[in-house]
Amino acid sequence: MPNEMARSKKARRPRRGPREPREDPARNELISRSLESAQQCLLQQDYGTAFVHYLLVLNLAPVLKDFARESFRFTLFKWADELDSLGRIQDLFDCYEQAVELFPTDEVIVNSMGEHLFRMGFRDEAAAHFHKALKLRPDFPEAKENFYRVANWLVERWHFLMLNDHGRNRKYQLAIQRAVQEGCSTVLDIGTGTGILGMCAKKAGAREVYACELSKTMYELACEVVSANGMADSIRILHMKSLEMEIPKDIPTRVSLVVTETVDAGLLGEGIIESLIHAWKHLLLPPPVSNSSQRVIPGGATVFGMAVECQEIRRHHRLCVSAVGGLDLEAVREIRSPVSCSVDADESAEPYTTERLSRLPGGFTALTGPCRMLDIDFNNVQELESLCSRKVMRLRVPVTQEGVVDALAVWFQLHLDQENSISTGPQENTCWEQAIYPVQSLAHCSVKRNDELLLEVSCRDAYLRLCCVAIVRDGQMFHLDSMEEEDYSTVALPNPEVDLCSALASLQTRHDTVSNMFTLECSEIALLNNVNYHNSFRMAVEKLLTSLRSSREMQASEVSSSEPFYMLDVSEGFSVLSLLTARLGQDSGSSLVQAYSSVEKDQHQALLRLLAQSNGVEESALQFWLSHVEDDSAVLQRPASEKLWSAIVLDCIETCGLIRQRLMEKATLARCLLEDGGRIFPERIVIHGLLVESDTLLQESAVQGTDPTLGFNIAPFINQFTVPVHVFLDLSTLECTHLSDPVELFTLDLMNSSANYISRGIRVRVSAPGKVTAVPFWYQIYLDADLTVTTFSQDSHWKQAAVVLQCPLVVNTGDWVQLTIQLHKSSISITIIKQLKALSISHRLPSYIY
Ligand code: 44T
Repeated sequence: MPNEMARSKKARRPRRGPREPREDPARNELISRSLESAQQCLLQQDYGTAFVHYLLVLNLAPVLKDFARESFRFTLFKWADELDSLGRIQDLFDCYEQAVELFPTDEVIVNSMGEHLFRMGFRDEAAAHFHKALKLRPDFPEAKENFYRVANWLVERWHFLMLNDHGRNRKYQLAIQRAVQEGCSTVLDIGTGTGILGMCAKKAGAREVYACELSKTMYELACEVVSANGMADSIRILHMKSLEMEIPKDIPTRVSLVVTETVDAGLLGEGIIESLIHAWKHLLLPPPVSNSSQRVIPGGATVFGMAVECQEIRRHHRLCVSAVGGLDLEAVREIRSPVSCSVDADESAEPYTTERLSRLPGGFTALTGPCRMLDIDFNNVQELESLCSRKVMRLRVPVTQEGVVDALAVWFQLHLDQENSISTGPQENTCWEQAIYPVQSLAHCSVKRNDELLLEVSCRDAYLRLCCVAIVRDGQMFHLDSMEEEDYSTVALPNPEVDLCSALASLQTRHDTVSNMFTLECSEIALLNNVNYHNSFRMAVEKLLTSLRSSREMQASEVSSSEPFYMLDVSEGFSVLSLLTARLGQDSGSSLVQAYSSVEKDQHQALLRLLAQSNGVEESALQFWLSHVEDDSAVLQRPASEKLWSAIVLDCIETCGLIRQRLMEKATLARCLLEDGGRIFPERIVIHGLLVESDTLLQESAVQGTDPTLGFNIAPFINQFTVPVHVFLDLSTLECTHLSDPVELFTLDLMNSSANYISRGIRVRVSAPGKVTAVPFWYQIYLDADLTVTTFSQDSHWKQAAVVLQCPLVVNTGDWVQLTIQLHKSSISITIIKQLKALSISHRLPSYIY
């Protein structure tokens, strides 16, 4: 849409050259009358008309721009909000286009246009606006926050890891050099990213180099990088998916070599099979006669897998507990995560997640040896096509260690050419994660030594599918069938091979009978498995109910004792806290609790209803609060006129480790709706952090070092997308050295927001020598004054976050450093300086609050 607008705008308003201002009384009269009208309309809140008047005034009299800037912005924003709520999106962007034309360097307008684009889903365009606003004013906090929010999506963090992986870069370079030297003179780089492989080909002497890139941001970045390296004229970069490329429209002739690294942790998830089939059919010359040379780098891959037991994976993909916070969960055992590869899985379900096995909290146990699952030759188009034909391969893998199969972990070796290969295995010290295929069987899938696992391997919808279908033990086969109530369904196997196949055939047909299966996000399952969290919450609510009851008794009025306690849970995603409270009310008899949940999804509501029923909670005691309302002020309302809430549960921390946006505004709203003695849960959040040295965090944040990457100048361009806060961190397994004890960084008081600081300074004593590269942080959530839950614990569904410092700080044991922590809206920034020895006297002062 933005492109379309740009075009129509040019057609509508041809530019005129600058003119000498004229002294024209009629014109001056028009300007001053229009200005007056604009102001009048503003007073009457007729923003549309005011906007038109301002446009006229400022186009006629640019000298008034400075004078009218503030009012113009105000009018624009008000009018844009109106247009937005009316759904007049094209008009909205037209207004912004006009505003930007008048004020091309106004960072506030540019940023605000970005926000509208972002809300409409134009992420790339939004990011470009935030980026521009930041360039106009580098310390503009709104634009910074917005840019950081989109930077992760635009340029994913693994780009940094890959560019920092010298081994990988070098091997690709060697393979490309060899192919070019052997005669491949025309090269296509599919999914060029920063342009690195294309530049390698050019440097190696390729005559013509083409590159394509799907993502607009990466395409623009590649163009910048290639120009900066003096290759703008010799590498042609196309912003398109390779599958859309045609000859001669996009490239003049077929090429003699394709180079690509469009592989994800599960090898095929970026669509490499389809891209290469297309390339072989439409973009590549026929296979070379000589056997030793190839047309595709990488030439092939070998996929490995092994079964693992891992508590951390299990608690994210299946229900592991039978009760939480006094609620019996037996009725909902059939909860599974959306990551599924089973026959009955939804086609859109991703079959795997990714993890670095070496960084899993609590570790893992290998139950089988690494086993070769699949060999793929990227230079053989027939083989690639047969892979796609949904052929299912079966494998039997011997169990080497007793345990519970929680997942199959997968990695691969990428054979760049005969001499150079890259492994993404768990033992290697590379940037790669492994693909994790969780076992979705209902029963605990226990295996013993000498059992065999029966696996199915196939390629479906651009994914490698890997499914553990049965266990073979003492000549018998035990299906891992999610439909069976018992642990296994057994089949006698006089002739194992024949029976295996018929048993498998029967498995394939079962999927239509699946019912009553609930899907929750991995983090929602982990939360439901968190016994400690729910028990703490139950205790906090119990305390609150007791205190409210006793204050009602003291008032001793007829009305108040029969009145229910109203409780509202506005957690994002699935939550049983409302039900837990309703159940508590029922247990204690006297005054009932009327609980409201704001869960919106039908499945979530069905799950809560089922749980209510199985826990004997009356249907009327749990209700769904204003389903499908968009804005907070509508969600946070009184339970009924003249009534107020006894408790409101706010969901404060995102799974990624950041404070939820607009938390404090929500808390302020919620406070106004509480009855006397009512509470917000939690009442307070204390942010803790510590100083660390972590090379890993640096590697994931920016291209490191001053040396050019393979001789190319790439770092300064991609590093523009560096963000200072790293999310989804697992601090317990992060390779790092602790340079201080944990300290309290900040307190957010949800019951009294005036007590919150925007900026706070603290002094931290260094406990070990090193280089401070990051300040990881997490939260202590105070449900009330005594009961707390931490987001940094083994059973937490929350991850941690870290502020990564732009300039590491060298410190010694005993040094004091000064941290300045700032909270702007809900985003944290931290600056750090070393305290000079001369000032060390100040360490006697307490930490202070600005
Ligand atoms: N990440 C691995 C996956 N593309 C690498 O737009 C390893 C993840 C990873 N362009 C941690 C560590 C690691 N035509 O920019 C992307 C993408 C583009 C295409 C044109 C096509 N057919 C495609 C397909 C993809 O290629 C670029 C690279 S994809 C590599 C994915 C470090 N977490």
